[in-house]
Amino acid sequence: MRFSLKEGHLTLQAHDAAVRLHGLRPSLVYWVGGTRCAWRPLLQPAPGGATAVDPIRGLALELSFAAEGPALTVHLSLRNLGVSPIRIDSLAPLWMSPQGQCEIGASAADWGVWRNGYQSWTGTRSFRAHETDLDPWSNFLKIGLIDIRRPSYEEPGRFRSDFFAAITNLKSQDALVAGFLDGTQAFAEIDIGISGETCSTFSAQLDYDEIELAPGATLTTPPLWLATGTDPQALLDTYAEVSGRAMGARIPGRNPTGWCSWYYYFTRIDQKCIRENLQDIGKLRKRFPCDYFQIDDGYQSAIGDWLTPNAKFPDGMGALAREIQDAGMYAGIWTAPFIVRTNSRLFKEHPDWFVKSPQGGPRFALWNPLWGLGSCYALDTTHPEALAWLGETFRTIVHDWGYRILKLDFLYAAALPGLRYDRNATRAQALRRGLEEIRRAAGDDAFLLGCGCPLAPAVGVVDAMRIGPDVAPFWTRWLLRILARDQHGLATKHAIRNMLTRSFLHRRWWLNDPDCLMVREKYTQLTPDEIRTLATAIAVTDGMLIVSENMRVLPEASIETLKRAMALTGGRPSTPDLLAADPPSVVVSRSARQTVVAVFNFADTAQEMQTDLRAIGVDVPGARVREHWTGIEIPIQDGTAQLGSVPPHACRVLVWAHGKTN
Ligand code: 9PG
Repeated sequence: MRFSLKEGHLTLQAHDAAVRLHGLRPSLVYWVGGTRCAWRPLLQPAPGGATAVDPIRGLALELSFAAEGPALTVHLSLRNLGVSPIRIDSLAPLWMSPQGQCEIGASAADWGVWRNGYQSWTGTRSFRAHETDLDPWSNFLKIGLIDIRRPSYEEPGRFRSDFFAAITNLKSQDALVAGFLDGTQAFAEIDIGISGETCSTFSAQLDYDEIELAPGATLTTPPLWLATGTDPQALLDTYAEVSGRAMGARIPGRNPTGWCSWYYYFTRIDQKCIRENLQDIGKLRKRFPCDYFQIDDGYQSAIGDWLTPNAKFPDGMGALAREIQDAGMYAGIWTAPFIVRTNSRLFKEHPDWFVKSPQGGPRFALWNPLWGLGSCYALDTTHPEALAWLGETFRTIVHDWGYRILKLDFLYAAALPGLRYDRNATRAQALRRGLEEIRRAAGDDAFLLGCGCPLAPAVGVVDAMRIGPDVAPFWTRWLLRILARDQHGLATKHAIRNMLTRSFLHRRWWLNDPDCLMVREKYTQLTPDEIRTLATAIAVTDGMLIVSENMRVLPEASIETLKRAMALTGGRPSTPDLLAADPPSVVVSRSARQTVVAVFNFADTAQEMQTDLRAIGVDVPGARVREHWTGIEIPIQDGTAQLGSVPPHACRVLVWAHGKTN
């Protein structure tokens, strides 16, 4: 992309695609005393960029542009020249003035927009230009699923994508990806507004949570990256690569395979069932080479009192960690370090360690029916004493007890809006400080898994991240579908959607944790087809494979499902209809060993399906191939796989081993 400046406005234009954004200016929304002001100045040319000064308001800014391969990066710095401090609400390197437009191909009515969600559990998907993005109904659900300071617009064609976004013209294939390269400073979004055939709302902006810019001080935004082309998946891959590198992403050498207690036992764990599963998983290791054994929620005496186990764990957590290690596995444990429940000792002893609501009380973070009546509140991770407590807690868990795998849950709480000890920390910085303290205490060798976590601020601290809502022993539930408006929240279907829509973050920002695999036949409402679809989605996106079962009663056929899923792992995923379909219907996964094509039927009725393999870049030898799960012979005619009638929620998986013909 190139930039040019005319009559105070910027134009960005692509060499390689029909993409043009014009009528752009920067935007600052700020407070002076009790007055809210906006500054969207006309720009003056400057070497490599543009500037603007307002001597009366006492503000100056500089924009600079740099070509980075096929991409363009934009940097903005803002200086307070005045004598009084200002408080920054939002700052946008690019904001589209009312005369501006964003053109991608001929008509915006043909666009598909990939909209990223705020945190691990937020539904992430593509929308057609005329569709409406909706948040869950109740505030109560919103707190745990979206950023309540930046809700959806809930208007047709208006999209707010967290940190980065992709747009494709589905007719012409022209595509744009825009996103920031560093998430440690502030939350950010790409805002898009389409009306009919035109898009005249576009901004890339950061939320500075009203932190102060003192007289004489300068604020420099993280770089904004824009790239164009005709393959949105390739652009998203490159964006994830470049931003991951810029944020110092931690990418472990190989994916762990593991066991987790949650999706069979939920909170009903005790040391006996943990020991039984440890024994059984140990016996199974030739067939399921498990190297990670993780105890989830249910061992602690209270949310917040992590070092005191409850009566179901009389031998203490250190003893279990040693037994797990003696069995040759890494021990893992669940905590929710940034929430504290009213019944905990911590809550009673340290009422001043919490983020405060405007009314002055502690900031509500969650009420979880599984834990009983009392609510949970948000720990203030900018409070030095709270940070010291976090450090102490994790030094004990890792170095005294011996847990090396830390599943850190409900992390969004550290970033809830409210008043903090450090009034000049943004919410993203507050979250980052909490995470960094845990990393410091746990050491470089510990494996940190984020969950319920705003994504970008955690890159470079965590080794793995949950990228979707929880799986569940059911496909969807009508009540949850209505309350969460069929996008967010607990449901196997929604978990699978995010596995597919965020697959390109894997091994670029961290290891993607798709959540656990349930393969049992009893105590589940998932049908055999749904279990295979879950197993396939986890495996072909190369996510971590963590089984969550009572191994003592798991039938042989379920263990076979596990093994068959493992045979599909290890490839690099791509999702050819990511921008065109919700959820995407196809994943292609390529490794040195094999090419796998998985086709999903997310409809609630059986569908006649076929897949044009050549159109998705898979040119295969042979006139037929055996389907991975069913053994059905799939004919291939003129490069198109004829899948026949695919049952509801089922998938079809085609595997070609390299160097062999089928
Ligand atoms: C343990 C679980 C598991 C699971 C996590 C997370 O809103 N809620 O009440 C709510 C409850 C549980 C939950 C998410 C939200 O799941 O994703 O893997 O560790 O906590 O409690």
